[in-house]
Amino acid sequence: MPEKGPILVLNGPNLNMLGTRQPEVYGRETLSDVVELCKDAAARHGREIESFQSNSEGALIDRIHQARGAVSAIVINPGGLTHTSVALRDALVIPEVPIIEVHISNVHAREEFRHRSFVSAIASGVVCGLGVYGYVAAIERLAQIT
Ligand code: DHK
Repeated sequence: MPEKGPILVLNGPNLNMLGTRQPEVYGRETLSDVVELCKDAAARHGREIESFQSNSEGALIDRIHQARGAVSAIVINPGGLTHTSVALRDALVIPEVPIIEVHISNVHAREEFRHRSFVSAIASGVVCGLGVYGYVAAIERLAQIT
């Protein structure tokens, strides 16, 4: 894992629809806005990001495998896979880098099925309910510790 290498920003299913998808829950910023925010936050620390979004669990897992040895840290909003995917969690330990799990909404104030995460136990940190600022907070932290 490279020192001061790229930080990988991963977004799971339906996050390509940010901006138009339930704006009362997820806000009006688009996924491109989120990527720009992450780029700017990383640049303030002299770091770069790589970004990937997919609606497919397999594509996300393949991207995580490629990250081994190639990135220093991972920010992930797994979308609905947070609450369902053992396979995604298993993949996330493979790169052996710090991970921060981000949710735009406060999942604990929503339906009960959103209260459980398969990812949290293998994450260095979890951010939820801070809107898209959660991604910035995650980048700031990962730039400090990697
Ligand atoms: C995004 C999703 O797509 C949901 O499935 C999660 C998360 C919450 C978010 O708040 O960013 O339950």
